[in-house]
Parts: sequence; C-alpha cells; structure tokens
Amino acid sequence: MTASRPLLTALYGDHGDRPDALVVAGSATSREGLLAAAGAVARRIAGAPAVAVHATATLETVVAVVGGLLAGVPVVPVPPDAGPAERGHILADSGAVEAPPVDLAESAAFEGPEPGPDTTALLLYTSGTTGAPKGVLVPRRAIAADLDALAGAWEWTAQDTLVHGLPLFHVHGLVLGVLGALRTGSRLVHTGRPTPQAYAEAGGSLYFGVPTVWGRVAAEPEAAKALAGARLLVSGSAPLPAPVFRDLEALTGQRPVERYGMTETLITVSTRASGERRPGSVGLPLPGIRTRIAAQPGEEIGELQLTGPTLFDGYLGRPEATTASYTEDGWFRTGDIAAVDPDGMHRIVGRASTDLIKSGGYRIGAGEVENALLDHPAVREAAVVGAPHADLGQEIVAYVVAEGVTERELIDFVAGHLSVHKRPRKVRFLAELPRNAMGKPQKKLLPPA
Ligand code: MLC
Ligand code: AMP
Repeated sequence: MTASRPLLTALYGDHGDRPDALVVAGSATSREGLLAAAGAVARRIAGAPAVAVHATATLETVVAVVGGLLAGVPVVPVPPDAGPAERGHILADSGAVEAPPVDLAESAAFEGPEPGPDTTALLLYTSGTTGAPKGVLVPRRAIAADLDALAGAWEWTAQDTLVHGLPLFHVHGLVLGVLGALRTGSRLVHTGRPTPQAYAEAGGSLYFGVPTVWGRVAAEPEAAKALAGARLLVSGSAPLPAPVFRDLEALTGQRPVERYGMTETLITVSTRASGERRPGSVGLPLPGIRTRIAAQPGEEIGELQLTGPTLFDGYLGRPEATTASYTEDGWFRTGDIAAVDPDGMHRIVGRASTDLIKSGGYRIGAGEVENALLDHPAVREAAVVGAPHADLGQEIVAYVVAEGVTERELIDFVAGHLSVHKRPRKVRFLAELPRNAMGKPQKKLLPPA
C-alpha cells in the first residue's frame, strides 16, 4: 500500500519557508515552526476520539488544528464566544476531549503515518432549521478535492499571499482560509478581525471575505483602493449584493470572484480567475461536481442538488437527518433555490426554508434561537426570523410573548447561552403570535420588524 499524499502538502518538502509564512493576528511563524509545535500537540492527543479546539483567531488555534490533522484525530472547532448551552452540546455530542494548551515554542516530530483519505478531518457544528446544531463529518479526501479544485479555479499558488480575517470555526475561514494556504503553499496573513483597514494594510494577492466584509470595504474608499493591486478578491458564504460588486469594481478595478458552498458540501460552484464574473452569479460547478435544479414542470428555478467528491460523510449520530439530506437517487439537497443560465452560470436566488438565517455570513437556525429564548423564564412564546439588513444581509429578529423582561436582557441572554453572533439584533413584544386555524405559528403574518 502506498502512503497517502499529505493533506497539508506545503508543510513538507520544497515549498520554501520564511519566518512569517503564517501570520495570525500579529503573531508569526514559519511552516517549520508550525509543524514542530503541531507535532507536540499531535503526540499528546494521538488516539483520542476527537479533539475540541477553542477556536479563537490565533496562531494557537492553527497549531491545535494542525496537531489534530497530523494525528488523524477529528478536530471540533468550538466558537470562542459559545455560551454554556452551545459549548456543552458540542462537547457532549462529539465526545471530544479538550485540546491541550498550545506552546508555540514547543517542538516535536510526530512520527505517525499520514491518516487515510477517508479519516474524518473536521467535525463542524452547523445549524439546521430546528433543534441544536448537528456535527458535519468532513473527511480528508473532501478537503483535498475541494482545495485542489479551488486552486485550479482561482490559479491559487505558492506565489500568493492570502489575506482574510474570518472566524476559524467554519469552512470559509478554516478550510479555505487556513488549510488552503497549507496545501497550496501560499503565505497566510490572518488579520484577526476582517476590518477594511486591516485588509488594506496586509498587502496580499488573494483576499477572502463574506459580503458583509466586502460591503464594509466598499464603504471605505481609501481602504478599498489599497486592494487595487491584489490578484483576486473572493466573496462567499452569502449572496454578494450587486451594488457591492459594482462599488468594488469601481474602487479597485477588480470584479470580485463569487463562489458558493456549504458546510456539508464545501465549495462547489465558483467563477474562475480566468472566466467571466457577473454580479449575482456564483459561476460554474467545480471539476468533479455535478449540479441539477429540481424545478417544478414549466419552472426554471428550484432546489439546487449536487453530487461530487467534496461532500460530507453525514451528520454525526443522526442517520435519519443524513438520509433526509439526500434525494432517493443520491443527490445532496442544498435547500438553496437556484437557476442556471444558458451558459451554465449558476445563480442562487433564495432558500427553501425561511428558518435558516444567514447573518454576516453566519448560518443560524431560527429554531435554535427560539429554544434559547424559551429557556428564559419570562418568555412564553418565541418566533425568530431573518429580516433584510443592508450590512449583515439578514438580521435576526425575535418576536416574543413575554412579561417582565426587556429587549436588552433577552438579547444578552441569547448571546450568553449560544454564540454572540446568534443573538437577535431586535426583539419585538407581541400579545400573541399569529397562528393558523390549526394553532400553528404563522411567521409570514408577523408584523414588520
Ligand atoms: C455585541 N457583542 C456582544 C454582545 N453584543 N458580546 C456579548 N453580548 C452581547 N450582547 C460584541 C461581540 O462579542 C464582539 O466583540 C463585538 O460585539 C462585535 O460583534 P458583532 O456585532 O456580532 O460583529 P459584527 O461586526 O456584526 O460582525 C460582522 C462580521 C462577522 C462580518 C465580522 O459577522 C463575521 O465574522 N462573519 C463571518 C462569518 C463566516 O465566516 N461564515 C462562514 C460560514 S462557512 P469583540 O470584542 O470580539 O469585538 C460557509 C461556507 C461558505 O458559509 O460558503 O463559505
Ligand atoms: P454554511 O453551512 O454556514 O456554510 O452555509 C451554507 C449556506 O450559505 C448555503 O446553503 C447558502 O445558503 C449560503 N451561501 C454560501 N455561499 C453563497 C453565495 N455565494 N451566494 C448565496 N448564498 C451562499
């Protein structure tokens, strides 16, 4: 049997190294230093069922994640601001042990073999429409296939300097934004926070952002103009508004590349570095990905379904949820509504369920926020929706039937129980929730936020 090609190819061999090959929130390391510190982590955790990493935007997080990947132990990134309810659920559901404290100065070689391609690399917790987040099993082969496809689509090489400031507990910031650099060999500058000033100062060639970040960059012309010399500005995780696309083009001379993905599928559709970039279009399927639109007869838009090598291995411990996410003939149901233009370019036009909210690029289940609100003793009923919002795409609005509690108290209650980004930005108090004749709450009858 031949040994597998390393997932993090650029950590080995002849990719060139420098003392600041990786910079995260101002701390720098070489690839050699990263490999050595991660080796020490790998030795300690080898054989664990899974390892939970408190995923702050720091070099320590990168070291802990790489340590897990070296040892073949599934890594469970935990949002650093997760409150007790969310953290407790993730730890109990995954059975992960806490990662040992990381010492950047430590150095140890990890001698174990490269884990096989079917090994789970990451266990990413993500929200559905109802209930607590589910653990998405992401195998190494899916990450390798996705990063190689993206490297081709974006002409992403070791000559690039990748810049972003996205959270390190989701696909965008962690898989593309960290593992991508460690596979392609590009330098990585993580800015700590994704602010326009930090992006402007970083001097990169390849930039990643969610639409909220690009909207904020476009609103600061001086910062935006500093990106004129970059090779590629990439947007994803939520729809990039056409005005932001146009403002970026006017300020930087660059048409942004938009790509589409999900935790369960990784990135599956993208415009190409060498191809057409059109506002409102996420481009063409990546090599190996097949897509289809499940449209009603006579209609052109419908659910986007796909197959390919980048798909997940199911939801941990939820076989029925895994089965339900596929059609009978084996296509993954994204839940996104899309259309394909005659030239093959894909457009995402909405979501099948209004109970999955995208705010600032974060995916948030209405049911999880409703359950958190109902845990407050003063709340009798709760309905949560995503309302259109210029900066965040959608903002979380909660409608509650409650007495003796203020809007601020409920916002802080959710921020403290779940993650800060899952907090409602507005709470509206109602005498009762609108219901149909069967007594089922009717979100479409809620008053405007
Ligand atoms: C505010 N804060 C509170 C609080 N209210 N803290 C405690 N309790 C409260 N009630 C604090 C926060 O802790 C934080 O502090 C600060 O306020 C800012 O919080 P915010 O207002 O929520 O941040 P905001 O500026 O709105 O964030 C915008 C953003 C963020 C774009 C930076 O939304 C973001 O990082 N989005 C990226 C999401 C992402 O990566 N998604 C990818 C999913 S993968 P402090 O001290 O920290 O400043 C995917 C696949 C794919 O979708 O296709 O890519
Ligand atoms: P997540 O699981 O957090 O990665 O969120 C996945 C969801 O993000 C998808 O189902 C889409 O609804 C949304 N999404 C990601 N990229 C895009 C994009 N470029 N345009 C529109 N929606 C997107």
